Amino acid sequence: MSASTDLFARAQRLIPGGVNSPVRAFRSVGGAPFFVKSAQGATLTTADDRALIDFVCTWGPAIHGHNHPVIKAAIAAALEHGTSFGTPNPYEVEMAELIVRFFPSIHKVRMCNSGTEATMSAIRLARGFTKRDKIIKFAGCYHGHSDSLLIKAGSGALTHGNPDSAGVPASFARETIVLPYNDVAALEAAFTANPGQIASVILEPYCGNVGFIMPDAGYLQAVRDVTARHGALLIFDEVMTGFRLARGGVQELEAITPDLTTLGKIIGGGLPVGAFGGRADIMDCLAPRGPVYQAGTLSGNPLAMAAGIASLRLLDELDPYARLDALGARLRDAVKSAAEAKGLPVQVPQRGSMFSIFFNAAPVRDYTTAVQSDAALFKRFFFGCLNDGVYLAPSAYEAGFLSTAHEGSAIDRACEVFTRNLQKL
Ligand code: KE4
Repeated sequence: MSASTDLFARAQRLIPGGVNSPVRAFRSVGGAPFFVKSAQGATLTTADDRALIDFVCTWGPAIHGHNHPVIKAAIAAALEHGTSFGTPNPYEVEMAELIVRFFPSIHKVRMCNSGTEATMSAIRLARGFTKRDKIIKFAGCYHGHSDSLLIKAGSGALTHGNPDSAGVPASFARETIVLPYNDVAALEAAFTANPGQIASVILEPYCGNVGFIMPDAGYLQAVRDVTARHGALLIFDEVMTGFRLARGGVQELEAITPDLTTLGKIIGGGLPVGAFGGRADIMDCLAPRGPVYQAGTLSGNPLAMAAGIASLRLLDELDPYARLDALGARLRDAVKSAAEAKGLPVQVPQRGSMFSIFFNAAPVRDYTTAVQSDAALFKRFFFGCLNDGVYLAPSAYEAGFLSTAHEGSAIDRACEVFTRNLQKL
């Protein structure tokens, strides 16, 4: 029996589904997950000592590759002084100053421990600030697993959603409206149907949880205009895209100013983290200064802050975004040319270090078109690449991530593997 098989058998006895986060269970592609015992640069090493070139990058944080020496040293130095104080600490102040410097829309910021906490808190803050209860999200956008956001489109798309998970009360779902992404008319209609009731619109400005989907030209500005006109707060969920696509995230690329922004992943350098921030008049509604409560035992944890500060400082020093975009374009072109040679319809949306491979003849611009992709073909491609030592996200509906560690032999090898496995389909 392989080490991963043995570990998975043990894990399934004690951990639901054998995993601590569902997407890791390989349910979307089938088979059993491998276990990883170490990671370095662009490579994961499994419990069976297999080396895999990693295009998941722990779902986004590892923009410098795994176990970067500068981040490792920062954690070690912080560790000398303790792991958690439960009091304000200097690291939190430096992290706040870095975030505010890179995100001009963020005048004040609150640290927490996950992207879920960040979006859950931002929604509560928007409701407290506007004194309105309804929120709008978009099909295909994922914002973590808080009750108000585990909602799928309801029958009355302009009225309310339905729970997307057991355990979410219908009363919660009634306050969330789910609309199609890239559809301005649907957004306008929802505000018309719910005058004065919508506290906030939350979206991934570039979607990374339904595969990688970018907005139509002008869409984000239209969302900004509609929310401003109706007095609803615009929340950019940049947990995945913040510091990933630019130091200032998508809002820097698209020159859009949201009212609130949520962050995570990269700002923790691989340790547990989340953050939300925005206009000072909104953020000052948070306890202890204002009436909206939000808290966390390990919020601003010194080790996570030290790791995140090192990661952000590296991004500031290296400014690797052009290099990452060149890597992404190389991968995109290799996949597209191999698929064309084979007569395989593929879409390969890519911007910077994020990409997706959809087996689909039509451009993928929203949830509906994404799920029309050939998931069976993706599974065959996924396992072909895995068998050749390249690990893509174990789902046809996740984004792929590159790091600066992918430069050189890793990207060369990956392009060969992608090409060979497209030819075999
Ligand atoms: P966490 O609670 O998992 O730290 O963050 C939730 C979240 C919020 N917003 C966006 C845009 C996100 O992408 C995420 C989490 N992303 C998934 C990847 N699809 C995390 C992987 C997982 O669930 O294990």
